[in-house]
Amino acid sequence: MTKNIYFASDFHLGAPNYAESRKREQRIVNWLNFIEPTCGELFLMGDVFDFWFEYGKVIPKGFIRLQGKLAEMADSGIKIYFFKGNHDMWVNDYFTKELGLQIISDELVIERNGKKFYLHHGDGLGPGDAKYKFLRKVFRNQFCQWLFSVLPPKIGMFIANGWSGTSRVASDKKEVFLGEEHEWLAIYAKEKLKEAHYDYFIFGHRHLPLDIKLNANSRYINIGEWLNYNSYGVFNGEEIRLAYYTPNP
Ligand SMILES: [Mn+2]
Repeated sequence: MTKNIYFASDFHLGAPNYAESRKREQRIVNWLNFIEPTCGELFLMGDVFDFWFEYGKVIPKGFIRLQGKLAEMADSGIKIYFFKGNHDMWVNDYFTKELGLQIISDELVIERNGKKFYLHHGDGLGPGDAKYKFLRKVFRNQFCQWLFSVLPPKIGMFIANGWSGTSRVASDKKEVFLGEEHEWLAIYAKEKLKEAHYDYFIFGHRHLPLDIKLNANSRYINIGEWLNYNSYGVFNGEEIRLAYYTPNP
């Protein structure tokens, strides 16, 4: 491995309003410019958008600088993966066709330089959250997606904006660490370790950067979010670490 692998998620572009989102988008593009020379692969691990829906040949307005930057990176040979998050699981083929991204629907297990990674946005895993687990089935159901798609975009986007207005990002509440035994993604990872060995579990969704030792050889890294932390994961071939992007003042 001559280049690094980068992991980031939960940009929630579009939230909480246009101006804030545009500033964040610029920060993300600046970060992409910063990592590009050392980036071999980029994993965008969900909730890049606070809401995304594709209507046949129609896509939501905005986010064009990020899309342009990702297209440029992909064209230059950087492999980019786009995980479906709970806010943007309705991606269809636009990002693949237009930007060359690979869409990942659920978990992805990869091996790089002898290290095994378990990657997932993190939604719907671990104990609890029965309400969301049910909703996730509805949201991911083909027929329900078709029903939503035949609504005029004006109505569909109105519903979506109302719903995304109730999300954690809109409420501006900072997440707090629950303690290792209560962190549900750590619980999930420990269960997975009973089946097989993984060196690293990498999740987003939690909106809190975490680096938890699960056993002598395994760690759970949560890559945080970009409203408060500008956090990301970087793997240099030997080890993974959490890092924080500090934009130039
Ligand atoms: Mn999120």
